[in-house]
Amino acid sequence: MDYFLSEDIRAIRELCSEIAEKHIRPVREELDRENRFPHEIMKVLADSDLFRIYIPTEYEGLGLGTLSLCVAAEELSKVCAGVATTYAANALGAMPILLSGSDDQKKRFLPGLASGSNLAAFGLTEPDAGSDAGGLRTRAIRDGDSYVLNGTKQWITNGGEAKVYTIIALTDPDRGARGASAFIVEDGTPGFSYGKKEDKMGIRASATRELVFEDCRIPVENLIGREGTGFMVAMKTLDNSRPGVAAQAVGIAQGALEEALVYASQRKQFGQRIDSFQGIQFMLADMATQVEAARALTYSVARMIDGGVKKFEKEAAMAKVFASDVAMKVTTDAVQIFGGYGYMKEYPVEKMMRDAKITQIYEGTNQIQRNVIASALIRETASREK
Ligand code: COS
Repeated sequence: MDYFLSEDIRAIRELCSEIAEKHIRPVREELDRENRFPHEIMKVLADSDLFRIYIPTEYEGLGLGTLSLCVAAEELSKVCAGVATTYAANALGAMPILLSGSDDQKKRFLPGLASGSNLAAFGLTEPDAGSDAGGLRTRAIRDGDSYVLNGTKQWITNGGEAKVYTIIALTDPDRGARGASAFIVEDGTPGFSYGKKEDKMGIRASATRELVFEDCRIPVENLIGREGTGFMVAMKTLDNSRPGVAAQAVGIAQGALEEALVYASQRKQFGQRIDSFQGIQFMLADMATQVEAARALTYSVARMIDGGVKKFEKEAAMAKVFASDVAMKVTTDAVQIFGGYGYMKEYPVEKMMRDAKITQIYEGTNQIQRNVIASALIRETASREK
């Protein structure tokens, strides 16, 4: 389907595809097996200016917006979603600064993220605050010209690898979510350390670690926005980043579909190619249709954001829930088409199925996405009836 992408975005797609074929495909199985962070691939992406694409031009970016990031994430995910997660989580980490940071904070932190010399990470989740993001316990107490942070963040993508962390912590615990604030914490700040690296089912090339704050003192200049706006910053960050997860899911699903098509054209049973059987043909047709629908929804939301629409939480959640459910279904069907071979690690589709699962969980489970969609529908209906 032709999405009439701009010349710049088509060039990004081609560049990502070339990098994925040349630098990622040959090592993806090894990265997955060894749970290894792809430093060398991040360097290639940085040298190719791909960390600049979504950052505004005033801060040494290319200002190409959400759609460019979605297309890049999709293209990398076709080949390895673990590498794509590492890349895209950088935008998630940068998002609170992009959306709510001061000009000074943008000048201090965005150029380093644009060049790729620094990676970013977003710290919201805690051991007891997952879907219930308002149930945070990490504290930030003002002390003169500093805030002192104490608490633990869990499952933080790029944890231990990033230099810049955007952290949500409570400045006024009596006010719950309304007492949360957003901060920037730099790697190497005394009192900030990392817990164990997680051993995950999928996206194993990405690093996921705990962040530990023990009397970690940061300057007041590192408060993003005003005290008490941290939960809103987090929610807006997620609204903006969920289309990227949707794009990642589209990429995983497209990758699995392409593998299944090639395999079905080569595998013979009962003396015929298996793609001559209607049972397989119908599966392939449904897979392709679902992937295209997920892509259309994802690009539409990205275009809404780039077009300046202010409220898109419902549509962002719709893209994320739909595309990730498609990724799970399509990768499962790809494994089915490969049959016994699909279940073996020698073939790429079992990794794709493992990688797809996280897209239904992170940046808000799909149950939370449905809550967001339903709340918006009910609110919209109530305001129409007034
Ligand atoms: N944009 C701006 N403001 C928002 C918002 C959004 N998308 N969503 C909620 N808010 C505001 C609300 O308007 C409300 O403001 P007021 O205090 O002024 O009324 C405030 O935030 C609290 O909202 P709400 O009462 O809806 O919060 P809940 O605690 O019920 O939580 C959900 C809402 C479940 C949607 C939220 O906790 C969530 O998104 N959870 C999932 C978290 C997640 O995605 N985690 C993944 C890990 S991070 S990678």
